[in-house]
Amino acid sequence: MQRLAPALREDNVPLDLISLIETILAATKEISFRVSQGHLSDSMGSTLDENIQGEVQKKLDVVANELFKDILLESGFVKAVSSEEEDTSVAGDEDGKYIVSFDPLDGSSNIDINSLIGTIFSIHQAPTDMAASNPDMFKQSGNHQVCAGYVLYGPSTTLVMTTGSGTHFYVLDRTHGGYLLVERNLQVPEETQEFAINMSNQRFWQPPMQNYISDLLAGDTGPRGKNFNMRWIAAMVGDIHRVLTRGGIFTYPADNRNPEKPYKLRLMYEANPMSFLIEQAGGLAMTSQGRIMDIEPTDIHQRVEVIMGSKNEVEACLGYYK
Ligand code: FBP
Repeated sequence: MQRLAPALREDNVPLDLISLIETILAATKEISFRVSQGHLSDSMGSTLDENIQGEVQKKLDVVANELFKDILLESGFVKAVSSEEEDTSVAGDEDGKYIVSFDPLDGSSNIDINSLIGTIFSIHQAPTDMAASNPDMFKQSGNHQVCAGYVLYGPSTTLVMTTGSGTHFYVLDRTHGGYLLVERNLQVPEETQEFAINMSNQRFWQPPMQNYISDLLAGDTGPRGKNFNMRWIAAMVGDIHRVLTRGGIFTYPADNRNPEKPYKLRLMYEANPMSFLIEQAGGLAMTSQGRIMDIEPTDIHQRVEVIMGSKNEVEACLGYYK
């Protein structure tokens, strides 16, 4: 099996971007080890602090965030970072060629129950006409990502990544400590009979999503004429990995639980990187209004509606919004 660097060179990835990717992955190996230690380490449970999202931070959230921030900012490749756990962007090297947005530990509610969690990252070119301390550098749409990926800390530690030449799947080989390429050019099946949504929010959804889901639940007795199965891992990395592996539709729709905050998932370090991976694997990644990666960001922590996965099923869902 091919090692990471030669696999990336085959996709003509610039050497400094390969070095930045290897820097990011070095931090994920450390996190993978800490996650595997579980309750043997003192990293389980919550801190007393809240992040800018108003969420109580898990100890491992903070550990992972510090690890990533330190290794990226001292790398020399990074002009600034933005993280789910940081109020605003953090300046790095004024001459750094890239900026990195990341969710150090996605699926935080799964940490203490030994369930699936992961790290999500998105890399853009750093504007040369802005100072490293200027958060406006991150106001670039998902179309301008040069790399996106996630690492899933599960029974095996897996990496799924794209640099714009397809979506590729790697596994961390603990014998030599490196990621090995196990499959190039993942393809999301166009058809599916599997959906992922947090059903407990059903009464808060907009009518189009209510109707779409009730027709799925009606199965072969309803207008869709076939039965659908439901899955919800409560960690986007886990649900999207299943979609990339065997198809499906994943959605976190708008809801009116809190009119101030109709959306849950964050554009810069959740929706955009996952959209790049899904589209590079032949799937669709949309809101009910258009492509996620066409959205011009206004804030590094902005939230968006997410409907992504198997092409024909996403189109079927969007049909309910017409
Ligand atoms: P964080 O854990 O990074 O805050 O991410 C949000 C998230 O956990 C997603 O990974 C997941 O898809 C969703 O929230 C789960 O939401 P819910 O708590 O409604 O099931």
